[in-house]
Amino acid sequence: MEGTVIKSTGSWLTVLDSNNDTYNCKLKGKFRIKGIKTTNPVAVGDNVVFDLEKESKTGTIRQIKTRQNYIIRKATKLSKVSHIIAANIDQALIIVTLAHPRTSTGFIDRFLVTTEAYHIPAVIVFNKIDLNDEKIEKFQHELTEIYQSAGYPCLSVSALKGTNLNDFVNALKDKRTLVSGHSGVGKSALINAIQPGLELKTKELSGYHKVGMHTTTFAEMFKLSFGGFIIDTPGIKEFGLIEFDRKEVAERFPEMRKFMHDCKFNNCSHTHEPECAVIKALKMGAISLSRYENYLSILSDDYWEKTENDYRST
Ligand SMILES: Nc1nc2c(ncn2[C@@H]2O[C@H](COP(=O)(O)OP(=O)(O)OP(=O)(O)O)[C@@H](O)[C@H]2O)c(=O)[nH]1
Ligand SMILES: [Mg+2]
Ligand SMILES: [Zn+2]
Repeated sequence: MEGTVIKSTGSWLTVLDSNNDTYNCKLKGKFRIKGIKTTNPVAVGDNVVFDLEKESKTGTIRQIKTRQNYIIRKATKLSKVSHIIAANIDQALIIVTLAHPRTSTGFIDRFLVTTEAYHIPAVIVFNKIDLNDEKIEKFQHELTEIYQSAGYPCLSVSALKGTNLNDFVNALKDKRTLVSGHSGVGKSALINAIQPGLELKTKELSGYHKVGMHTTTFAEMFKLSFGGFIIDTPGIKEFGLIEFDRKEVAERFPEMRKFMHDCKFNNCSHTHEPECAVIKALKMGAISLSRYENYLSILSDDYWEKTENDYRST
């Protein structure tokens, strides 16, 4: 039998087959991705082959089909172990709130660097716009200009008031979408707002200020009645980057990618070198200061040093 993992809660996985039937499955044997350590060998979105036990709805997974892609993150910047958030996705949505809680551009840019590394299209969704005052409204406008000109579509919605939910539906239609972002930004609330009947748990207003409380505790995929699938995930605090070459960081910024081939030195780090086309574009306003600063911050992560040493020692 074959199906897609729609839920993973430790040792049991829920698998959906093409007839819309679900099965509880366990893993048999060892599954590994070459070269990386992961906390979960099988993730939501994985296509699997499983054997069904006689006259029951439980089975054993014996094969994971080749992943078209996956999105992975580390628990923290320095953590050695990665977590596969989801596999085989068409796009990733990052839900951002500028009022409560405040999402930093550093978090957004780390997320986008990861989706770029996997060539997964990303969309930025500003939620809770009903809470925006004039100052936040202006800030959201600035960010929208920055990210749209870098090539990322931006939506502006309110799950609570139902504002612009049509845009949200249009972005999801017929695609398999991963929804990510900090805890409390309204990921589950947004999914509830566009797909009645799911009744996903959302944070009670009374428990709103409790620190470290995640309402959604595991990733789960849902079928959308208007076409497509959506994956709700637990909120994350920071987005630890996966490993790739430090020299590739600039390439993960589409607006820097456009200029970097005109730098005088082909190993230019775009930090101090003379005749750097990226710094020139920054000065001309073609690259935003906030994106450039986050580029520098990613470059200065201790983690790269560690990775490079690791490579050397193996
Ligand atoms: N004012 C306002 N509140 C909202 C909006 N969307 C969601 N909320 C509230 O924000 C809180 C958090 O929403 P959730 O959907 O639980 O957030 P989440 O991102 O799923 O959080 P985790 O599951 O912990 O990652 C709830 O109290 C929602 O009612 C919105 O558009 N405006
Ligand atoms: Mg949630
Ligand atoms: Zn340069």
